[in-house]
Amino acid sequence: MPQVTVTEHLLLHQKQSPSATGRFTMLLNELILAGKIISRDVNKAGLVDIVGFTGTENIQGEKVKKLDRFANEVLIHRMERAGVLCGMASEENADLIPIRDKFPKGDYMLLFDPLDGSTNIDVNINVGTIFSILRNKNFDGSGASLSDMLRPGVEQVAAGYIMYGSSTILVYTTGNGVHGFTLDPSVGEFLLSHPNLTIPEKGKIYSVNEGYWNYWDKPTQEIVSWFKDPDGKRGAPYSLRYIGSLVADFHRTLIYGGIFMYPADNRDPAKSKGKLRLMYEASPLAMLAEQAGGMASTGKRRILDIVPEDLHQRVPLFIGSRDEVQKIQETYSKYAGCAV
Ligand code: FDP
Repeated sequence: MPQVTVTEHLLLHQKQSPSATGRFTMLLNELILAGKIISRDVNKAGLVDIVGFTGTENIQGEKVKKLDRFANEVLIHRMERAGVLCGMASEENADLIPIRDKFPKGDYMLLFDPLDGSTNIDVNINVGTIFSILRNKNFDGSGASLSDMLRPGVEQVAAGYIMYGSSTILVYTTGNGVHGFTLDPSVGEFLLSHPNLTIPEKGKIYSVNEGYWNYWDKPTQEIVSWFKDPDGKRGAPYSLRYIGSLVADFHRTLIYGGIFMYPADNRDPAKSKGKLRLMYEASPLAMLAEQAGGMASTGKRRILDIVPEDLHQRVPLFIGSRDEVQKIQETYSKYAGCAV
């Protein structure tokens, strides 16, 4: 079978769009190169001094891992030079990252979580880079402002992730289906391995950090009890799988179906909207989920419709197969108006 590289795939799709200029392909190519560099270093973790913490905290108040910082630096360095961006934002940086004047600019904006799931790096569990691409409608040749960037997920022109694990996988969408590519290390190319990925309409797996049960609201507790009920509609409980690395948990959900949840909880005020970030995690994965035939919701509303108020906003996330996400929404609507 002839093997299609990600570059060929991009060019093919570019040809199908008469207004395409090739600038988007340049952007993705640069992102892919950054992903290959990160992949190379993730694979060396344990051999070189790159595991462990840097001794600093990020904007989210979390301890920064050395590989986190490395991945962030690689992405900023490479993507600034892509010549097609007017601004970037990273989960690791407090503010918008401008493109310096010495580099050419374009109207695309890139948001990313450089190394999601990084608390798992030291124990060899999959981690990944999640990205979201927007277009600046007000682009005038200079930069992007915060208000240019605070756009709802429905306006993303592309989204995806690169997962570093037993193999390195790139999964992306430009609004025309979801496609997966596996890095062949012998030739250094991502080859099409999962064309037109679709999420099964219903699944058999639920995925959540159940240790937080006592912090959840009633609808979340009710739905999780429903998944565990041996006498429920399915006549058997769902299976529980939780890796604790969002990219890996989402990737499994995309392939096998079911649901991944990170609900709001009342542990502390910072988690009252959940832990995951709207712009770096929930929105890009929601675009992928919907493009694959699934759904993504806060329990009360569609993730892609949320207009962000700040770059690091958090949001409860229920994502996966239609059947399970709908079930969650039904449960939440039953409690609408009640203090839960
Ligand atoms: P991590 O803290 O390891 O970076 O958003 C970050 C994230 O991982 C997700 O990848 C993961 O799904 C979640 O946090 C795990 O959080 P809990 O430890 O609270 O379950």
